[in-house]
Amino acid sequence: MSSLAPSLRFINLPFADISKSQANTILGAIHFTEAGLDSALAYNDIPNLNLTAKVLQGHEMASELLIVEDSAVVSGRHAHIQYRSNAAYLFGVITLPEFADTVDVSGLQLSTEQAYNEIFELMAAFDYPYIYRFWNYVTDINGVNKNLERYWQFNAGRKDAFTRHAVTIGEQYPAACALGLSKGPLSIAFLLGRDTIPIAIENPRQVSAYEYPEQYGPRTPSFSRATLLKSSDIATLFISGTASIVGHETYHLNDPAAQTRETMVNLQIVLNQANQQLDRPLFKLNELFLRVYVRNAHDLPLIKQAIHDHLNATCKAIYILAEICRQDLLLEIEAIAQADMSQVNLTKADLS
Ligand code: 3EB
Repeated sequence: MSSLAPSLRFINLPFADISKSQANTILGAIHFTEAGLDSALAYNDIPNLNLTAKVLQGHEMASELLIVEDSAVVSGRHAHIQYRSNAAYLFGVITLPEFADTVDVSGLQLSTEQAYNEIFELMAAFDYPYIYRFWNYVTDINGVNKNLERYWQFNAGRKDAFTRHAVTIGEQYPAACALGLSKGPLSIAFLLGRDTIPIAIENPRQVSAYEYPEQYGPRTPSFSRATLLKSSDIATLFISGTASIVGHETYHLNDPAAQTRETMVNLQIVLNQANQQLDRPLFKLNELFLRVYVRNAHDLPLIKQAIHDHLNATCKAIYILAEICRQDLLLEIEAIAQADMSQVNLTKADLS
């Protein structure tokens, strides 16, 4: 068993502490900072998603870097997308100002549909047929205009683009998150792949988001609970934004600690589902690096305490102030997990 896909690693830094010598190994990056991106990062055509959001806990900046071992990366632009790729992966960012509303359709919906159309066109043109992860950021995500919540408008634009490109992309619902920020254009990052077929993971305790009933908007959200990439040496799990939802309903209104505990249960179940696909419990909740989006800064102590109590360990987490796409959700947690698959091969060899 071998895989040609070169490995992809992830580094989370509280500060953007990147030297120029490392720049060729960075496929792309997502940065959260209230003040704007440090110019030191804006070199070598790295696609940076620069998000205006406060990092809670005293740090000024939080960055997630996608690292490739081989430095044979190509950088470029395609329509409004800035991307970097190697043979196996393409990471891209697209930011679009919101278009003006038309009589029928909101500007946010139109911008979202255009952004996703451009991404799907790039997939076909550059021959990266698989989508692993989307990161979505929208201003005022809980706002309402034209009688529709802005998150629902975003969902409509995204869903229409998925439907339009169904022939090329198939029935793929990748892992995703969708958060509200106080300012900035519509901002989307994405990771595509060429070789490894992604396995979509759902949570049996939750209705799949793409099957939510109509009370959550006229078009359903296009994402799965996680995407699993399995190769011979390493397994990677992109865990979507996960919240206190059971079935399709928000649980524990106005109770940040209880919402946190419910979210941890959902994260554990997503990990269990992925571990079933690997035949071994390789992904462990207390080994994850968590990105926690917090709606109200004053809930931070309760949320942190609930996470620490649940994990019963010193966990690694970063806390970002952001709006969650449902008004009643007080937090959302996402993570990327990686596990060494060589243990699995050893065990299987031992058994045979
Ligand atoms: C949920 O489970 C909470 O629209 O892309 C989580 C992750 C959520 C991704 C998205 C929304 C999205 O419905 C919200």
